[in-house]
Amino acid sequence: MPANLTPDYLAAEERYRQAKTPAEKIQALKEMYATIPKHKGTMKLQGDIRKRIAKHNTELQQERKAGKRAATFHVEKEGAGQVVLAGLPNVGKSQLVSSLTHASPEVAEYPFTTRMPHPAMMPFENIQIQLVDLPPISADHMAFWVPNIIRNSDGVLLMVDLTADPLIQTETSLEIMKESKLALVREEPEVDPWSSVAYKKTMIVANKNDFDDSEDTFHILKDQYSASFPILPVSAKHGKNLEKLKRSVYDMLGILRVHSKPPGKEAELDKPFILKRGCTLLDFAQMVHKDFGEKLRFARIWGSEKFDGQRVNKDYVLNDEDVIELHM
Ligand SMILES: Nc1nc2c(ncn2[C@@H]2O[C@H](COP(=O)(O)OP(=O)(O)O)[C@@H](O)[C@H]2O)c(=O)[nH]1
Ligand SMILES: [Mg+2]
Repeated sequence: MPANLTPDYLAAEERYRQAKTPAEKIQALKEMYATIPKHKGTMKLQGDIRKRIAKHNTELQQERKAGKRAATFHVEKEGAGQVVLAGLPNVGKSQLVSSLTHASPEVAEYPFTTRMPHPAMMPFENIQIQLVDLPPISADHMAFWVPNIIRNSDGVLLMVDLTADPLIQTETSLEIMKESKLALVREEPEVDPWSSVAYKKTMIVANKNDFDDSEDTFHILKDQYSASFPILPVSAKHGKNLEKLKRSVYDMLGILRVHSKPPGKEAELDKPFILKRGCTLLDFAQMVHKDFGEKLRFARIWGSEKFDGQRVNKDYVLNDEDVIELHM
């Protein structure tokens, strides 16, 4: 141990020993370095302290990188589609998720209660659709990962509150999204893949339609925005129009359900295949089994638009809830 180490140095060294995080360790080492008597006898010790500072700095960098990764959320898609809830604080996003699913996100009278994305499954007839409750969109304190989650979703419910001015809320929300290069639209247009703007299919949900004058407020919103978006008034809290909303969310996804029926047996109606609208019998056969596309000769269909057991070919365009018996 080199001579002449000051009490300040020894105190800093003790803090270093007690330090738990790289940041605390670096701080203590810097104090040790500052208070060490600078002479030939302490040269080796000075070098050693510098080395330790460098080492803890590397640790600190790695910790920061990992922290950033952890704070960037990605919501794994589940079910027939993923729809996110976007809106200003307190419009009732969490209340709606809680009313439509079995999840219980925190609902509160104060803003910014929801800080992380909360996925939850909404049952709709014989399928499940994923809803993602998001922190509020806001000009000054929106979490940086919120636009990204919206960008990756299959659709957006833009929520506004009918007890406040819904025009300002809609305009503000659309403006903030635009700044994040997100264009909320009724129908997604064909865009070139290099476009920096992402178009997202959106529907406006006008919440808190349970007050006396909320009907008038709703009409003001409708007059202004019904040309641009589908709009549905609901009360998340009192369950008004929620069945209609579920159907609209399903329609928004542009999907359909098809049931496979083995010849001579009953179809299993609770496990439909999910395809995009416009898909054909051939698409369905390939989905059931990769060889079926080539082997398929025809199919028999049970569904709303056909008489039972009608024979159809590969180019038949599927309908929602068709029951299909493939013949090879
Ligand atoms: N009257 C009424 N209040 C609601 C409705 N939905 C939500 N709220 C209330 O609005 C406040 C904010 O709701 P919350 O779901 O936390 O909003 P979020 O910030 O958008 O997630 C809470 O006090 C809710 O009880 C509704 O349909 N009607
Ligand atoms: Mg919330």
